[in-house]
Amino acid sequence: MERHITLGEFIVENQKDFPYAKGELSALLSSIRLAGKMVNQQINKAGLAEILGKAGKENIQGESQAKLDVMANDIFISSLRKRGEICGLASEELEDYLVFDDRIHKNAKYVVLIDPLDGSSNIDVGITVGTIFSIYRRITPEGSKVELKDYLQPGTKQVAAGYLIYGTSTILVYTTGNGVNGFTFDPGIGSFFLSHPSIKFPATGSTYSVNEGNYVHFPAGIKKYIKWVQELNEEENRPFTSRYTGSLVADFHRNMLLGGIYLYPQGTTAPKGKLRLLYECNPLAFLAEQAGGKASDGLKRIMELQPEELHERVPFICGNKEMVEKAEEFLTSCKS
Ligand code: P6P
Repeated sequence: MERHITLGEFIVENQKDFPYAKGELSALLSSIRLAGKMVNQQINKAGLAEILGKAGKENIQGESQAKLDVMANDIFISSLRKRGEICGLASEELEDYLVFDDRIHKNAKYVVLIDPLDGSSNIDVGITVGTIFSIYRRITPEGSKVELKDYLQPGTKQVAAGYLIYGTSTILVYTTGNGVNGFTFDPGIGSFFLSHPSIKFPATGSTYSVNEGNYVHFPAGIKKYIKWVQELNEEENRPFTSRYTGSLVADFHRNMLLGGIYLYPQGTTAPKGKLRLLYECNPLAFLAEQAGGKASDGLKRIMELQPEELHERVPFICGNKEMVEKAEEFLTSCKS
């Protein structure tokens, strides 16, 4: 039986997808693959080892850090740094960006932004979590020290983005701007195999993912959209199904494969929403668009937003193109 191609073989076969890169981007993806295997191993042990629960530290978000958050952050930083392809890294878990300015790294071309373990509060209750990453070419000249402007680039400048989902299986999904492909980890062999080639959103979707507990805080347009999806309309396949796991990567992955929309709108308690533009919304927006979907803040294309701060939050509506456009329609009609 013909086996599936491995991630490593796929990267080599698609080397042409990394413009101007002489293997650096390939090496970067390989280090993400390695770190993903290591985090996966720790997560699978979490139920048994002492790494359950909180590390006692707080991250930049003021959230108590689960020990696996800290461990995942360390694993990705050390794995990415060892390959010498990046001159710096920014992480949800770190207040400031890292500068790698030794002889090898300061000549590197790329920076990485990462949410090392999104949804980590779900770990202790056995719910799927994920890693989200975004890769840019630096703006500052090679050989100089990386600066904040290297990280504050609009999502349209991403050279690659993806996520690892640690669920019933561990899957690495990424894009370099030439479509979206998913690779499932086979722990028995220790390799990722191409399992989801050329992922595209289905033509239509009928699942919506939103924390309805925040309904009272939502803008009028989102409230109307939620009431609309719950109305009976058999022709339009409504009411839609509600699926919200509290884990962005899990909801995004399911919606991209089966059709659906994820919403984390702004609200009175979260004036700009909760999700982070640079290492949550932009990478998922890149994937969504490459898979034929759409990602906006309700008014503007996520990937065209000009970041002002490393950890800035934005409202996030992402999924099937026509579902996102319907939500935008309700928001716009309530604006006027
Ligand atoms: P809420 C996890 O903290 C996260 O960043 C996403 O993974 C998830 O979709 C969202 O926040 C859940 O937030 O406010 O609904 O609990």
